[in-house]
Amino acid sequence: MEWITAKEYEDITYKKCNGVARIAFNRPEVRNAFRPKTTAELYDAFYDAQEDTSIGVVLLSGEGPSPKDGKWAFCSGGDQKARGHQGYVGDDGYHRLNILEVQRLIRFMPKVVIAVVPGWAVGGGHSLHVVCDLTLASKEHAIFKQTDADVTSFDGGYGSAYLAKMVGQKKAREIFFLGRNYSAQEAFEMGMVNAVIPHDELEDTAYQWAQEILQKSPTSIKMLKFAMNLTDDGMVGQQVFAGEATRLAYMTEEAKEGRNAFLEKRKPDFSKIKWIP
Ligand code: 1HA
Repeated sequence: MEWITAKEYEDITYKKCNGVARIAFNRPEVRNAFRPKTTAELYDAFYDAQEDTSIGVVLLSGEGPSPKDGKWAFCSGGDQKARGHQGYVGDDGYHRLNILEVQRLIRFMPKVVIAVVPGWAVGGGHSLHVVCDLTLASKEHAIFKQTDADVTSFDGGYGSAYLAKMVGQKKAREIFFLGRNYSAQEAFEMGMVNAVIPHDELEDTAYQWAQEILQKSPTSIKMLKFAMNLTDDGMVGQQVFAGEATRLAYMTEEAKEGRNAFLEKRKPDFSKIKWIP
């Protein structure tokens, strides 16, 4: 496989190869913590992947290991050095919590997003793996940990409530209330990791999973993702799913007649359309 850099950024890397996009945190010296610049770059890259019709799967990972101590990280959440009194402070001086916008893009994009976890997944980094469609974790180095309650933060959306749907209420409360370390195998047994992969094979395996998904029907994959989201996403989930149902309806002869009749300033003739049970 030959990854080609799609765009140069400061805090992340962004590459593409054969229908797969790979976005990775690139601040290994701080365990891939995110600051506002990081989240703005993430949003930009995810949006590009969403709009690129050749891309069907996005891998989200962390570059590494750390040049300081050789340890691996997926992401350690918000950069506590960039944290002000209302959020995380960017170069413009504004306080932001815009990782939540990145979460929503991952959640609502009509493509599969796989968290590829080579090391620490902590705090807001843990929440990001939760919101991804699938998670693959390094057998030797992945560690899952929720530190929100250590630093007076709380992801009260997907990071916690959706996690509870995934691993059960008791386990989710344990993860947040005690903030312990969990290995890839423990996370797998809880149901928040799809597969535990030897570290050296993690990237290749993620690429293979992506290629398998790319053999499937794009419409099926998109509708299945949105259907599985729907029950947890309320009216927005309904809107996203129903929007795609509208697109499918637009493709029918019936829809063409409705549109043409309007443009031709005549009454639509739906008489040839069957009321199929
Ligand atoms: O919950 C939210 C949000 C909720 C709602 C809306 C928006 C949200 C946005 C963000 C978040 C959060 O992410 S809150 C949680 C923030 N993250 C943390 O509390 C994790 C902090 N880090 C750690 O607990 C540990 O560093 C670690 C378990 C990830 C790794 O431990 P380890 O292997 O012992 O490494 P350590 O020595 O601690 O860290 C290596 C270097 O990375 C240190 O820097 P150095 O002393 O070498 O200069 C360390 O300070 C730095 N580092 C690690 N994590 C962060 C960090 N620097 C800034 N921010 C970090 N998150």
